[in-house]
Amino acid sequence: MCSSSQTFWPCALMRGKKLMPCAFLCLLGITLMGLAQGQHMSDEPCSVQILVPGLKGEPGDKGEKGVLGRPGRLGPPGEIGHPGIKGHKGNMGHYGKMGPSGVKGLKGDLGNPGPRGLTGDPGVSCECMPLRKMIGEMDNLVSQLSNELTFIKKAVAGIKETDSKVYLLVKEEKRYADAEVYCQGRGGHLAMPRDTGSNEALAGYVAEAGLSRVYIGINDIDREGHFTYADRSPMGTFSKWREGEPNNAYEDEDCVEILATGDWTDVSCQPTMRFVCEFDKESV
Ligand SMILES: [Ca+2]
Ligand SMILES: [Ca+2]
Repeated sequence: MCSSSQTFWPCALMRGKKLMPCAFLCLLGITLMGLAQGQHMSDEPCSVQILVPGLKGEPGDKGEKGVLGRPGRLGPPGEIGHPGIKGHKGNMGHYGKMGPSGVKGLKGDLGNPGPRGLTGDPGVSCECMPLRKMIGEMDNLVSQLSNELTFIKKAVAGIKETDSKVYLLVKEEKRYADAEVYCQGRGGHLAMPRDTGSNEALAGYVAEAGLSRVYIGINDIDREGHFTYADRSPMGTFSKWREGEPNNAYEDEDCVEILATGDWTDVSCQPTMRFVCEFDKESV
């Protein structure tokens, strides 16, 4: 029973596997079949229905092309290739852009003296001295103009003038003596107000410049209490002393300042202060 040609189908599935399950299933199949058909089991113990595969059918029609499958996984990296053969030397390329300037080099050694030149033609005698003198005078004039220009630039609030005088308020602070030297160096003196008109012109000049006081050319340096103008001319009848002045405070006040109000006071000659120079119009 259960020969190879009459294999009960579950046994066929189990062929080549384990023996015991096959025998068991065969016996179970015989028993079930016998019970179902009421036949004798002794004559055809394996008369089970044999399942035989049918004939192979005709090949079907070729199916339609399927959709494109998903890309496969990334493959392993390939092996490193062998080095290629060295190529031929290429043509010369274009010239590149000009680079930046280099650092200045060191000064070279002095060269050898060149050969002596040919003797020139004899010169023509000329009157050089007058020309040199003229050039010297021009140099002096340029220097003088330059000094005058510097002086004018230091003037504050422009020029103040009366009928006969020109006043310049200098934008520098100096002691009295230095201020007088400064004015004398330009052909003048510290301002010497000799009447109400010139005194008011000076006072207005000081006020317009935003100052409160400046040195003017009056002092009693030579003789205490005896005031004179900077050019040593005597005082006239005109004066503009502020009340209580001159008082020669601390016995050290021999110079004079004019206030923006036009009043005069005697003060020490040592402090530096701005000042006004006076020039005669005729000499300007
Ligand atoms: Ca005095
Ligand atoms: Ca005083």
